[in-house]
Amino acid sequence: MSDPLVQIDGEVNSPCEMTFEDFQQFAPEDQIKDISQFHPKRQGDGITLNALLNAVSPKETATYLTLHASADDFAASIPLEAVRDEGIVVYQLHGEPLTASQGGPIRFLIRNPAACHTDELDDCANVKFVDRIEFTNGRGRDTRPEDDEEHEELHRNQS
Ligand SMILES: Nc1nc2c(c(=O)[nH]1)N[C@H]1C(S)=C(S)[C@@H](COP(=O)(O)O)O[C@H]1N2
Ligand SMILES: [Mo]
Repeated sequence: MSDPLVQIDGEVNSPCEMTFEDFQQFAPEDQIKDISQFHPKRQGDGITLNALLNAVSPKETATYLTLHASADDFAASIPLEAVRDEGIVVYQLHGEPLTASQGGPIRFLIRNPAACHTDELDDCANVKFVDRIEFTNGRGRDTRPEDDEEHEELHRNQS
């Protein structure tokens, strides 16, 4: 059994840690092959957020999905109802786990995000290096930049 890629906790009935094999074992209809169909510049395969929700069973009190990346201490917290049918949890490229430079261990992806820095469900919420998915009651930790200046600085540091 390989090491867990991601910890899932908070307001859920079945908190757990998921390994690469756990993701691969989701049913074929839960698998999204080739995310470049949604984002031409991004690659890999994932599972639907809905499939993950079925596996962990969020409690009624879970209203936000909070994605944590400890690698660079980044987090985004997005309303669960709005993202439920839009989210993809990307876990592999060419049958292998994602490396850090590919955004691994897990990369979150919204199918049709608003342009960077325009909405709760914007490109900035496509968190890379996700190692914890927390379900929260109300907004959780969110380090997305709040103004244009902060935002430009983050992007400068990234490229
Ligand atoms: N872990 C982590 N994820 C992140 C960020 C970050 O700084 N750290 N930046 C976000 C922002 S502001 C944007 S616009 C997108 C950029 O994705 P790209 O690097 O694939 O262009 O990633 C998002 N995910
Ligand atoms: Mo962004």
